[in-house]
Amino acid sequence: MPRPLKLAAAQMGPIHQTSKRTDTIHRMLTLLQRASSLGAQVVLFPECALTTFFPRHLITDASLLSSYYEHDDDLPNAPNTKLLFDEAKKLKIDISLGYAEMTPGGKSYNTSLYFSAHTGTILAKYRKIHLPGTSEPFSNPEAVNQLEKRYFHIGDLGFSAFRAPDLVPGVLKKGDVKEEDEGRTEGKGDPIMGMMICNDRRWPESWRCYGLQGVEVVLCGYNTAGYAPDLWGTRRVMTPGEAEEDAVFHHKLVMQSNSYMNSCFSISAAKCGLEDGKYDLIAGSCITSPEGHILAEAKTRGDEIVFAEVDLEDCRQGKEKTFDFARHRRVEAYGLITERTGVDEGGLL
Ligand code: CDT
Repeated sequence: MPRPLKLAAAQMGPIHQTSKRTDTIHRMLTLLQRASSLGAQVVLFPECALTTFFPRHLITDASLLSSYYEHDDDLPNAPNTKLLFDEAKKLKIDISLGYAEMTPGGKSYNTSLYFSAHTGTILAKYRKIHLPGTSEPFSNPEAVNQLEKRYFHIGDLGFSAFRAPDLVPGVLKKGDVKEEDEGRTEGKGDPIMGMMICNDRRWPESWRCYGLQGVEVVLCGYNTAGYAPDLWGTRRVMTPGEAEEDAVFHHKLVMQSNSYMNSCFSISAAKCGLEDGKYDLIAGSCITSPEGHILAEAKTRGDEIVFAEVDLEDCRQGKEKTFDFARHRRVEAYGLITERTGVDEGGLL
């Protein structure tokens, strides 16, 4: 049965340390309205969409650091963000966005939420698990730092897929399952979504956790440096232009290959361009298919809507054939994946 869905990535150009929150929210409203004019039902904003990507800076001023986090758990009603959620409700568009979260208990996370416009509630939350970079800045004063391990705790919510209601008409609901349907409801219900954040996309484990829950759309916002040799290594010397091309290549490589290997669509949304006057972030927001193809991609390095109309039924081919996990996975051979974290070469000959 066809299950059509209109997806969009809301790519955002730079947000500077000096940018005003209200201006950023207004840019997001403009993007939502553009997405609405295309008929989008789900719009994904980037990682840390409300501020500059502050983990690149060593921030010693406590009140400045505190200003980068959302302290109110109820974002749809918080003064900083209410306008965005009201607009999403008005336009009947589900939104997902990344933000720096400070819990009432004082724990900080790099978080993403999914807001259902139809129910008017936050359906799901994800806290970034793979925090890249270092806790301390590099000794090279020119290095681009990635101090996420300093500013965030490791996410504690796992990779929990969820269904988004009221997007696809005519889907099978729990109450409608007949005896003859029993055990054959896969691919017939509301869309199954999963969120990950930036660096998580480079780890097949993140995708497989969602794949095993039947995920149909993976949502991934990101802030990826275009030139950061201290982070990536310097074995191959590259110009900033070559490095940025390589970073976009790796971004698309992981989105396409993991979408294919888990038979799901994916949306990725960048924050991009030159932030804070000198830090380059890649663009390359895209929507990929379960066969690993790019269906739509950003053409600019600024605010832009990337849109695709998809049919979730296209996930079935991979899920039922090449990647039918129940028939083909061999968990008895995969023990090392959860038993061991780092590499052990097992000694020399
Ligand atoms: N924001 C974020 O997670 N950025 C990382 C940089 C890691 S350096 C390879 C990313 O994976 O894009």
